Amino acid sequence: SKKAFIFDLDGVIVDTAKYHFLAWQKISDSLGIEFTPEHNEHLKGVSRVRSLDIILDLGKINATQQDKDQWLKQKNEDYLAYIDAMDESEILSGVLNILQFLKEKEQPIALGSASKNARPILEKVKLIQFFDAIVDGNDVTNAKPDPEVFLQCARKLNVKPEDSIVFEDSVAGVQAANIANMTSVGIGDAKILHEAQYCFPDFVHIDSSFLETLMKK
Ligand code: B16
Ligand code: MG
Repeated sequence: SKKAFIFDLDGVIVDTAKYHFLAWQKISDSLGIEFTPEHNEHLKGVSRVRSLDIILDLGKINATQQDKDQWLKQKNEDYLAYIDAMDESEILSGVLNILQFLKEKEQPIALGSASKNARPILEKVKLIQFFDAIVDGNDVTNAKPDPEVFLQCARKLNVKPEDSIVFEDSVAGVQAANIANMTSVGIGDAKILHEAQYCFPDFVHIDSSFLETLMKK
């Protein structure tokens, strides 16, 4: 039977976290806030607006909405300059094989991301044609761990949540998949993603027999 295969973007398909980091670092430097790669870990899967609030909290800075809007605009412009330089070489290992396999098996595929820049990124790395549905930061009101983004994906693909499989690298994303009553597959450290039903360090470790088992469930 047909299952919905839903992919997160950042940390699953491409590593855009490094570009988010560089763009946020420029803002935090200009404000005299120390912002480390460790801090950046906590911004994964978190919306742009919420990310800025977390950074301002780090520096104990109270800002006006006008200032915040300016920094958000600046951050996104810098981030987009990095995105503009992306190409297919940035697709994470094993991702292309999995997408090709699922296409051959005629399984519906969706993207479920918090990013408002998901479409241009998928175009840059030339993967957009694999996706039957895209739900991103422009479509949802409630951030992960709220299941809204993944439920919208399943609805668009006309597949029941319990017949949907989510690939996620963030704790909040795994929780969102579980709350949605979907099969959660963590991509990353199994200790961090212990709430996921399955976990793999990357897509290279996912073989076709595992995917076929999911399809038969
Ligand atoms: P944007 P995902 C998330 O993508 C990132 O993990 C997170 O760090 C970022 O703040 C968020 O997208 C919003 O991105 O500024 O492009 O709208 O992991 O949900 O694919
Ligand atoms: Mg992610």
